[in-house]
Amino acid sequence: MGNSFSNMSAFQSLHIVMLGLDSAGKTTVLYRLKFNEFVNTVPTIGFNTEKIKLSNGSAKGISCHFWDVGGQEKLRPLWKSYSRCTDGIIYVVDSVDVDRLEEARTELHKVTKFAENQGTPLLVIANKQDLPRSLPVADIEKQLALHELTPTTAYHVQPACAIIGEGLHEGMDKLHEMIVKRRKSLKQKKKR
Ligand SMILES: Nc1nc2c(ncn2[C@@H]2O[C@H](COP(=O)(O)OP(=O)(O)OP(=O)(O)O)[C@@H](O)[C@H]2O)c(=O)[nH]1
Ligand SMILES: [Mg+2]
Repeated sequence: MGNSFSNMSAFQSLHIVMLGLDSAGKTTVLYRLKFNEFVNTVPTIGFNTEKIKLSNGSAKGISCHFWDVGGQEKLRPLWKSYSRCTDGIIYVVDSVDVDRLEEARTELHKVTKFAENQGTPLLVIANKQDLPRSLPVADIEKQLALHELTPTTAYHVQPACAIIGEGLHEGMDKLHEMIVKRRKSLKQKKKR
């Protein structure tokens, strides 16, 4: 039957974890992608999970199994087990919450340093770009010190507004591209 890398259905079903501080907009992103409409959320105590077939962009038709884990401080110890060996990590940031960007950076770097997450592609969603004082992506990238991540971590920073869905499909396209590239290079390494 071949291994998982040569199996097309395994190739097309992606396991994605969504992390980020509380109130960053993770659950809003999840339901925007699932229902293509705004869903009012409450703080996540635990996690939400949804299987979603992407409906737009170059990753259209790709099935993803999303895990959206609560971002409150008491829930962050859960992030380690939920992010283990996923195909991709989405890290949602509130672009207006400047006071907590340092905290967001510390938590993100912790996650990318776990042994099981080495090389897992990272999509940073710079969310709430609709708000007047939102920081531009270049500043978010700098404040999160993304250039200090391990060189094996491919990443992309996507400006977005989860309320109307702007930027989400572009972000998923980039994440999908990074995942495909990583799978190809892992497959080549295996052959050698
Ligand atoms: N203006 C604006 N508000 C947003 C956006 N995305 C989410 N929100 C709001 O931000 C608040 C928090 O959103 P959630 O999706 O519940 O945040 P979360 O990251 O899931 O939070 P936890 O579950 O506590 O970890 C809600 O009031 C959302 O409506 C956005 O792009 N723009
Ligand atoms: Mg939530």
